[in-house]
Amino acid sequence: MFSPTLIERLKTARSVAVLTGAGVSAESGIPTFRGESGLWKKFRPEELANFNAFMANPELVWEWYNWRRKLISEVKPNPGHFALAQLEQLKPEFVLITQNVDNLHHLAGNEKVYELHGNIMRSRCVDCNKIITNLNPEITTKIPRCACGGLLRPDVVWFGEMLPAHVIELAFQAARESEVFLTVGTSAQVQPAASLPIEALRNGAYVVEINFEPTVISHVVDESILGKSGEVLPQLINMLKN
Ligand code: BV8
Ligand code: ZN
Repeated sequence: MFSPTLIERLKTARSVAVLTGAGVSAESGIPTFRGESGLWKKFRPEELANFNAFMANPELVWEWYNWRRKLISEVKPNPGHFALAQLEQLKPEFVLITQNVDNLHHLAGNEKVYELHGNIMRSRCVDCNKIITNLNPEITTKIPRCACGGLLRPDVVWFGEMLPAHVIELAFQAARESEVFLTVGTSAQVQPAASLPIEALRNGAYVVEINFEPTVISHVVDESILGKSGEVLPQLINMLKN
């Protein structure tokens, strides 16, 4: 499954960067976005994951995010998450860049995590930008409000919204400086995240895709390994340790 080049490059690399998407959390029971039972099959992103839709109907958007919060609060990290936490321990310069808002990389033990699209368990005031982390879904009124009276929104990045500038800058820097770059469980269709593997490739990293099915970047990366991240990543780490 793993080429001698990958093993050699990963064994000798000091700096490793990993980009993850919804696929890495699929084996934990969280639906992906574009897969067969993907979220976008049932819900329309333009209706739920953008600011104007929120201001037009905050109750509907909160209903959806509370449904996802409840689902996420009931699942655990899977062996794919834990393998990436081990990889962080093995590599002096390791960065995990995620599009996921589910907090599972943190729960699995990763520390150096760049959350490109925010975190669903946090809330932010649209007026004073105050961040609230412990908004209890049980007592939450249909439309939670900040102490300043402002509307609270999930602290995630919606379509058409800029990503947090310092996080995206750090992510592109990590991609440029990586000797090995892994892109795991992402269809690589959402920008600017999908440009990170290309940035790494342009700067000489050995770029490897681990995904359940081919993606739009499978033909440009150095190696594309088709499989479930919860099975492939633990094998890769075992290979590294031997
Ligand atoms: C922005 C948070 C500047 C919210 C998310 C036209 C061209 C290019 C770009 C654009 C364009 N029009 C608009 C844009 C910009 C837009 C964009 O890229 N749109 C796409 C759809 C064309 N980007 C933005 O709006 C970004 N902001 O650009 O600001 C700007 C400002 C104004 C105007 C223009 C530009 C903000 C993007 C962030 C949006 N927020 N999430 C929430 O979660 O509720 S995006 C969300 O969807 C996720 O975070 C993730 O990023 C994306 C889903 O992608 P994946 O994670 O890859 O999931 P997917 O289901 O697609 O794929 C899963 C893969 O896993 C599959 O391939 C499957 O085979 C595989 N898999 C499944 N199971 C497993 C597995 N693999 C391994 N193991 C398994 N077990
Ligand atoms: Zn406020």
